[in-house]
Amino acid sequence: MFMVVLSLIGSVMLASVCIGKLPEPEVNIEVLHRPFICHRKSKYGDMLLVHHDGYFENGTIFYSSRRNNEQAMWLTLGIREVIKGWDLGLQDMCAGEKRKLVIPPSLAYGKEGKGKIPPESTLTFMVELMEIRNGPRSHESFQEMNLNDDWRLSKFEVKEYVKKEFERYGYPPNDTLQENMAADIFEKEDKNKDGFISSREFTYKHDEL
Ligand SMILES: *[C@@H]1O[C@H](CO)[C@@H](O)[C@H](O)[C@H]1NC(C)=O
Ligand SMILES: *[C@@H]1O[C@H](CO)[C@@H](O)[C@H](O)[C@H]1NC(C)=O
Ligand SMILES: [Ca+2]
Ligand SMILES: [Ca+2]
Repeated sequence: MFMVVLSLIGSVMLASVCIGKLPEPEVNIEVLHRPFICHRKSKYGDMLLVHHDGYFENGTIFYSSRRNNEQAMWLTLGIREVIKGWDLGLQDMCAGEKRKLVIPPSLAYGKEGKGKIPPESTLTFMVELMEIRNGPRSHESFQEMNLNDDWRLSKFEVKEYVKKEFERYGYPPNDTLQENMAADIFEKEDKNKDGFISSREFTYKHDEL
């Protein structure tokens, strides 16, 4: 009897090991150009300025920031402001670097798709990183953001910070976008949902990020 139970447990464990080994979806990263001079590489929490072109699997282009003559886009890396595949694929990148990212649906727009993107689309992006700035996760930023002496950030303080960042980098003010960015930061950082981001919540690096 004991042996039967043991072998049962054994096969259950074996089954879970096999399930655990299913391949994780990955972003395929190809570096197309790496600049000679690289002062720093992008990491989670940094703000990145990027130009990008997006392609469907059949090679049709569905978005091009340059062709549309649009401005490059600022994003904060690692806070799901963009698709997961970007958060993963834009790490350790130098300013001036160009990459080709091939992103499976589960790390892009998944089963639902979005707008022009049909469900279950594998997407290819040509991305050029124009500039890297300290994002709101660094310790200096925390001190800068905390306008009073209470060592926690209120919604007002986060919004003011985002607004200042826009001014500093010469970007046209955009209330909606700034509001969204502040809300995003709050959503991710205020872990205990008490309406404030403590210095601990702020600097702690979450596994999923
Ligand atoms: C390529 O794929 C996209 C998305 O599935 C589709 O909208 C488009 O019509 C396709 N283009 C060609 C030339 O097949
Ligand atoms: C402001 O940002 C929102 C959200 O990203 C965007 O839809 C809108 O076009 C922007 N407005 C201007 C004036 O740039
Ligand atoms: Ca404060
Ligand atoms: Ca909190």
